[in-house]
Order: sequence, then C-alpha cells, then structure tokens
Amino acid sequence: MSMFCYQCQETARGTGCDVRGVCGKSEETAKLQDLLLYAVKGISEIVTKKGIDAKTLGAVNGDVLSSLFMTITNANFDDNALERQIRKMQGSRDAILRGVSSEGLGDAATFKAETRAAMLEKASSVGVLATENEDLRSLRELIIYGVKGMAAYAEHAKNLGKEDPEIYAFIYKALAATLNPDLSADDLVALTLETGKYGVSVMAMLDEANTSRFGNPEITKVSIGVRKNPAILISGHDLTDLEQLLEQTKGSGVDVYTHGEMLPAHYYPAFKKYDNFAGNYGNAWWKQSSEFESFHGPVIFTTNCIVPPRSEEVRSRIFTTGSAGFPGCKHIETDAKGKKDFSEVIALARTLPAPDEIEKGEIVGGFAHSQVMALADKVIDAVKSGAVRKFFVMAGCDGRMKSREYYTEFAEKLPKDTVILTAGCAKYRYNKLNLGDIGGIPRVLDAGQCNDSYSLAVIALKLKEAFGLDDINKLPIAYNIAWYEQKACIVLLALLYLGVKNIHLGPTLPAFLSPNVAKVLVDTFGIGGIGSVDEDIKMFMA
Ligand code: SF4
Ligand code: SF3
Repeated sequence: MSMFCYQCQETARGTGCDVRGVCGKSEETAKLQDLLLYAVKGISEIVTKKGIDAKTLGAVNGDVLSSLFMTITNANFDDNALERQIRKMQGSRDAILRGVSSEGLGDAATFKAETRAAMLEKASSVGVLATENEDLRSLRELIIYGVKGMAAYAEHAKNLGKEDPEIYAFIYKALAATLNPDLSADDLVALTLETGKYGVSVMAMLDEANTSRFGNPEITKVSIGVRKNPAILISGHDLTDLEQLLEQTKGSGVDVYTHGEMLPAHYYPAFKKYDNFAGNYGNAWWKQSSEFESFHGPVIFTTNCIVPPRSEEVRSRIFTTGSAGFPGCKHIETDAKGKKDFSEVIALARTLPAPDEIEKGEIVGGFAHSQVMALADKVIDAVKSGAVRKFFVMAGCDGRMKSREYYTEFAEKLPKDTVILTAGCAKYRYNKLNLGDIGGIPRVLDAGQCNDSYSLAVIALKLKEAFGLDDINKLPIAYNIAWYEQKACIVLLALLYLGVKNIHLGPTLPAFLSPNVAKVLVDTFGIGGIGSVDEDIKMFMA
C-alpha cells in the first residue's frame, strides 16, 4: 500500500484510497499532506506539554490553520507548496523548541526531514495507519477531521480580522491528544464532543466576522444567466478574496461571477454595490470541468473544491490563492497586510471571450438567521396553523456519486407542507427545482455556505425559545445531511454538541467510523444513514 486516506465520502470502495485518491490526489501529495499534519501535531505536542500560551505564538497560529486547511479534500494538490509548508512548520516548531526543554517530547516534535526524499520516507510511517487499534484510529481521525474543518473556518474569520486564542489552544490540545498513547477510547469520545463545542465557537466567530464586515444576508434573487462582457469566475469560500477582486475589477469592464460555494456572497448587502458582480455561473464543485470550459475566462480558487483540470487550456486560466493550490496554476500571494494583487487575472480576462450561457433565470437565497428571524412571526404562525408541518435541514456538501440523486428525489417528493433549510453546496441538488412556497415562505431556504450552517443551529435554537420548548429535539425539524469533506465533520460535531439527535448522514456513513465508534454515535445520538427516498420520507414524517 503506497498511501492511505479515508477522510472524505468518496474514498475508494468506501474503505480508503490506497493507490491514488479518487479526488485526484497522488501518492506523493497524500504523503506530503500526512507529514504536514504530523509537523503540526508536533507543534501541538510542544505547546500542550510545555504549557505554552497560544497568544504568545504570533504568526505560528495562522500558519497552523493554513497547514490544516491545505490538507482538506480538494484544497491543495501542489507538492511544492506542501513541501515549503512542511519546511516552514518544522522551522516554527524548532524555534519554539529552542525556548523549552525537549524532555518528554515525542518524534513529531523533533523529527527532521529537509529534502523531498526524506519527507516522503518519513511520511510513510506517520499516516493514518500508524494507529493500529481500529477504534482509537477512528476516534483520532474523527477529531482530526473536525479540527481541520475548524481550522478552515478559523482561517476565514482570521482573514476578516477575528481570532480567538481559545480556539487555537483547543486545536493544539486536540492534535496533541491524537499522539497520546495513554488516552482511552472514552477519553477520545469526550474530546470528540469537546471538538463540537469549539466547532460552535468557531462558526459563531466566523458568522460575526462575516456579518460585521458585510452586513446580514438578506433575501436576494441571483441571476444564473450571463452578460456579454469578459469575466472572472471566483470559487471556494473566502469572502475577503471576493471583496478584493470586486474592488480591483470595479469599472474595468470585466464582470465577476460566483461559482459553487461562493454563490451566497450575493446575499450580503456589502457586495450589492458592485455593478460588475454579475451572478452565479454553474453548479456544485464536481461539475466544474465542463463549466470552466464554457466559461472561457479566468477562474480563481480561494479554497476547495478543486477538481484536477482535464485540459491544459483550462489549467492555464486557473489561479489559486490562500490555502488552495494546484501544480501549474499561478498562486496569488498575500502581502503582509493581507492584500492580493489580481491584476494578472484581470488582464487575462480582457483577452478572453465572454462566458457561454448554460442556464437562464434566477435563484433565491439569503435566509441566514437574521433574515429568518425577521420573518419569525410568519414562520411561527405557519407552524402553529399547520401550514408548515416540518422543516428539513438538508445542509452539507454535494459530490459526484450517482447515489446523491437521492437528495434531488427526496426534495421533490417531500410533502408540500414541508420546508427545506439548507447551507453548503448540497443545495445544488434541489435549489433550481422551483419547489414553490408556503404562504410566501419559499420551500427551500438557503442560509449560505457550509460555513453558514451555524445559522441553521441559531434558527433552531430561536424557534425552540419561541415555542417555549425545553429540548431542541421537540421542534418539528428533521436532519437529513449530505457530507463530503472535513468541514462537514465539524458541522456535525457542532450539532451533536448542541444536543441535536437523530441526524441522518448520507449518501454513505464515513469510512473512518469503525463499527464500535459508529455504534457509540448511533446509541448516544441516534445517528443514522439513508435508505430509499420513499421509506425515509415516511420515517421522517412519522
Ligand atoms: Fe481519497 Fe477522499 Fe482522501 Fe481524496 S480526500 S485521497 S478521495 S479519501
Ligand atoms: Fe462543498 Fe467542497 Fe463541502 Fe462548503 S465546495 S460544502 S464540498
């Protein structure tokens, strides 16, 4: 076996990618990501064992977030960038080590791998399978994937100037724990729940960072057609990148379209002032290969999900920034003040044709917590009168597996007196179906990106208060969540921490859950998978 990764839903055979990633990740990339994670675990061990205050670590905290983000599914495929980051993190680790004694520290805190060859060799012994016990491995990886998701959200918040030393301290504690042979399965279960607690904190921080800078999302119609100007497509989740791009393209004659998870940017008041902010082009991440061909203009990836481009022509107009990366694609660096220079992208756009039309019309979104609460009276009346019988949280990720057609069919077949609450790219399975409305309340309420899943929790908590209930599970809300990558793991752990029970996860349960760990989740939280659409609807409506 040359590599091993089972962190996403599309993992090979539902067990693990061991030759090459289904995502396109090569053995070498997988190994460099394993070693980068190991270096970050080493830093975490030093910080935790030596009682170092995260506040004193300066830029290291942000570099740890980026390192973790670089290992999330479909974020970074660039071996040179991964190698540089491993070197950087070893350097930071050694600088921290100089101030403390190395007594009691393990290999992660002290290993040296300077060359690519040395890195690959070292990586072979520090990956997922280094933990032999299946249950401990499962819990360690569940915590690590939750922490990766947490790091992604913390990085977005940091880009907006918001940081929380307690979140950094927790990341160090959790990663150090995954190296600790003395921790039992029970200890790790407790840490998994604590990961959910910090998941809630990080999502609240990001929500505050986004809304204080860009305003509260509001009901918005977004065009899915095209204009006649040359254009740039921006994908991924980072709103500060979008803000800078809109500022730099203002008055340039170049339009900006969102793609995938950037769609919800249209819901923020701050971006409505840009005349060249043209609309959304395309669908969820996995359809990008054909959509980028017909778009014609440059594409900027601010984060995941990148699909390896199939033609040289498309690759030549893909740019990455932040934690994203792909070999052969130009990476736009951030200067010391967080500024990025998109002039090369804009210049390239001017030389290329306008996008081909692939769809027409509009979609509606912007139902984050503040907007839904502005409609609270209407929503509460609709529930009390029986006009709305049930809400379905169908947040999460989309993916390329055929089995995800379940979610389109599920949305179509849901009784007409139900409302879907969504967030994340899962929405593309049903946000263009025209499912109608109930007394003016649309049947699909899109709160935003996966990053905005927090909004769905806030809505549930506020409804619980409004209905005077003592338990969030007494609300008429069912959870049928689609997952793919590790940000979905932190969202799931956050919901569990908030006490939400009976969440159904699909299209398959994570390969990284061992039978025993899956049993704990089933017994304690009622977690379930999915079955057939008709039977599931019957079960949820009962
Ligand atoms: Fe396989 Fe998913 Fe890992 Fe890619 S991220 S190597 S598809 S498990
Ligand atoms: Fe999608 Fe990658 Fe997760 Fe942000 S863009 S939800 S999969």
